[in-house]
Amino acid sequence: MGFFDKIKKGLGRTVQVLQTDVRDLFKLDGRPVDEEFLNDLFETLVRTDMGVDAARETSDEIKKQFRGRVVKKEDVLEVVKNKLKDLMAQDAPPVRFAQSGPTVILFCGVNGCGKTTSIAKLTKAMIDAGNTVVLGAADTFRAAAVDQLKIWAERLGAEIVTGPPQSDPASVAHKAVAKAIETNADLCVVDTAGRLQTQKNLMNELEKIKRVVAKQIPDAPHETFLVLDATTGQNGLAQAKKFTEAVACTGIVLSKLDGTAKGGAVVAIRQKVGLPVKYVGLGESENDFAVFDPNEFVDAMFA
Ligand SMILES: Nc1nc2c(ncn2[C@@H]2O[C@H](COP(=O)(O)OP(=O)(O)OP(=O)(O)O)[C@@H](O)[C@H]2O)c(=O)[nH]1
Ligand SMILES: [Mg+2]
Repeated sequence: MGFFDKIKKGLGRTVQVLQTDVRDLFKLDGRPVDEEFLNDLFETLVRTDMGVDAARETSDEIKKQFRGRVVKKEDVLEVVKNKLKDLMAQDAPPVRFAQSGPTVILFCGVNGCGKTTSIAKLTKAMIDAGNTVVLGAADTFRAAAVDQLKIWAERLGAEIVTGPPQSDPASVAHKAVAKAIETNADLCVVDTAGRLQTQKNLMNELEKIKRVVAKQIPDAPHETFLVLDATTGQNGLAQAKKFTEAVACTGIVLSKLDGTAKGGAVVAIRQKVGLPVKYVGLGESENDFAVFDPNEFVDAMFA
């Protein structure tokens, strides 16, 4: 399945709701772009969870271009799509690879947001592209967390480095990066325990991991990915902002887009959090994953 089809399938619930709303919007033939139309359009956009600001800017754009005219659905949607693409535009590769030596990627986020599963998906994509991957099981909090990553490592053909239960996550990360250097691996991906942005000691723990690996490889971690659960909607937004204030993240992996009718939340995230969205999770299997491309995303939403 190509990216477009994957996204479209994953976004199924969002696409469905949006299609019904858009159909209703144009139910009446020859409907002019008046205040009522603009309000209806605004509400349709808000229902995707893109946020009031983005919905307002988009309906303002329609007003500017079409006010008082009788319009075709295709013309309106074209302008809506272009506006959303503008609002989401970002300029960052999915992964900033190391100049030389292993690329280190640290994953963090709140409990259950999809870190470990996203790591498995990224690992799969990287191995498929011909890379070797060392996983660091730095979630030493729960024994089950290590087992979960071990199973993935075995299934995907990645190395894994673990530590004793309750041991210092930074020391596991250190061991994993050392292993990646020693074996000439292309990537070292470090899993961490779920935590809340308000748990200061746990946020400091992430800082410590970053400091430790930076001593092993200058510029490491090359990426610090914050995993956000798309089904948490506007709540997730506030969380993401606080999280990245506490520990600087370089990008977002948006998981569980398949479980929400509010896929428009990506627009709000792009606008409000100020981090690029690197990948999206579209299901529970290792293949339900895609590099995020704003243009294709918007096209899939309105397809
Ligand atoms: N539908 C769907 N489910 C997902 C996706 N990503 C993760 N999940 C599910 O969400 C649940 C939690 O995923 P994990 O990857 O274990 O989350 P985590 O952040 O590592 O959790 P902790 O380590 O406990 O903090 C699992 O049941 C996953 O299968 C996704 O993109 N779509
Ligand atoms: Mg986990």
